[in-house]
Amino acid sequence: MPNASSGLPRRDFVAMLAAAGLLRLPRLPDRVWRASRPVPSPSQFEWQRDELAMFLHFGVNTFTNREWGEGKEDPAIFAPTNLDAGQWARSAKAAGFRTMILTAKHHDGFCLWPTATTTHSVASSPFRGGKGDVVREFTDACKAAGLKAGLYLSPWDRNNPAYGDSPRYNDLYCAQLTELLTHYGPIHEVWFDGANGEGPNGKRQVYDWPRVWALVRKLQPKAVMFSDAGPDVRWIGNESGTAGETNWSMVNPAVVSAPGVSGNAVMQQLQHGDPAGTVWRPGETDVSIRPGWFHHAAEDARVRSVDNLIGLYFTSVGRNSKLLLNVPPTRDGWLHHTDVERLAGMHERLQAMFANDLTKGKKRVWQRTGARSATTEIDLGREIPVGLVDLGEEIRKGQLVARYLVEGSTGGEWRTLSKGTTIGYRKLDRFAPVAVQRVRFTIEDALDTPEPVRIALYSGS
Ligand code: FUL
Repeated sequence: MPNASSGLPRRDFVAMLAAAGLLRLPRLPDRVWRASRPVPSPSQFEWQRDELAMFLHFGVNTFTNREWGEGKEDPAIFAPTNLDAGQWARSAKAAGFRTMILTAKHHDGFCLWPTATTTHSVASSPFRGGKGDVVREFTDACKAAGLKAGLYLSPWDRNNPAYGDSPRYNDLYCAQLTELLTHYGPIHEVWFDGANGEGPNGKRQVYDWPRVWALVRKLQPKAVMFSDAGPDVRWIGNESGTAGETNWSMVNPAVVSAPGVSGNAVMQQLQHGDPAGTVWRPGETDVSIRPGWFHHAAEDARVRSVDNLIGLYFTSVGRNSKLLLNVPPTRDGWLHHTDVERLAGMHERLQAMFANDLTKGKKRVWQRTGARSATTEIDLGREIPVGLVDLGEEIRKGQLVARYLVEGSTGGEWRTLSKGTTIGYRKLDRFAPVAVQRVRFTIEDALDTPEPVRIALYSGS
């Protein structure tokens, strides 16, 4: 909102006065600004704090050995011999994951629950004699393990004859969503994929996103909705496990108006968000533990290593995002033992890495150094090797930090340990360990009056 007297945005105007010494500022009038600053809803906050979710791609592709089914698959091929959703949930829980998201329907249109909307479902398969319901077993297993459940329902449907007849398919899609969101208890995340592989002569479906989003809000008001365009959680813009080094949780909703839109501006917005964004829409980083999203026996020796998984944690959770790691069940209906071992290894490594906060019990006093800058120093009491900085903003008040610096000293000169731009929910910086006794953290620039930042230090191994 421009200030009438200066034409500057209000916060710039106040900062300018402050810099000129014209304003005494023990307390800036930040209530005015806070009223319009985007902040997370309680569901978005919880979603982010959970940090780790597991994605499970399972369906006819598991049996055809493909990534994208054509929609012509015979339901008779869906025959997991020993499906145990309890094993999925126990593995996820033991590895520190807090949510699981299942592909209830992928692009091939095959439904993992006995829907009334089509016969192309588990009801036409040999699974549990045609009486099975994978979504039910999945949600029951989540409940039993204390995990949140999420569902993926592909908008693109290569099987359903209504697809491309827009109003008819939109009705069908909403009917499928209604079944999923009313028969299985609380659903915490609904995942809307943006993929559509129809060629130039393919079917053209015009989705009714406002209707779909309103339906989810009505049926599961606490669920977050994921898509390129949110509305609650945005895609991070790639499937390689990398959030932007600069990553704001705010976006300009006009740039990514609907799932599936493309272009450079869209990708920039997904990767980095927008400091001037008017809507809180944090990024989710989805990536697979294997080359493919579905299980292929030929990839059993190509499961990501523990080191690689730790790297993913740093480039997602450690960059103000959430990690949605895909671990696909096999034809048996189990998670493969290699994948389970790697998950356990990742958990163990993370536990060890963050076990001993070197700043624990150490005093820190924040000093404002300007309208948008502040600094604090921590005395570790003795020289200790530091190789990992863990920072976090109180995002319930919004995301503010735009540039920061971390320095260390043994009494003489200060040397840079790490520096960066955004922090948000969590920012992790790893570097070759340096022995230091004092650490200085400086917010060099922020969107507004900075709030104290959570700081923890670790040895990094
Ligand atoms: C993509 C899909 O096409 C992939 O098959 C997978 O489901 C991935 C998570 O999203 O858009």
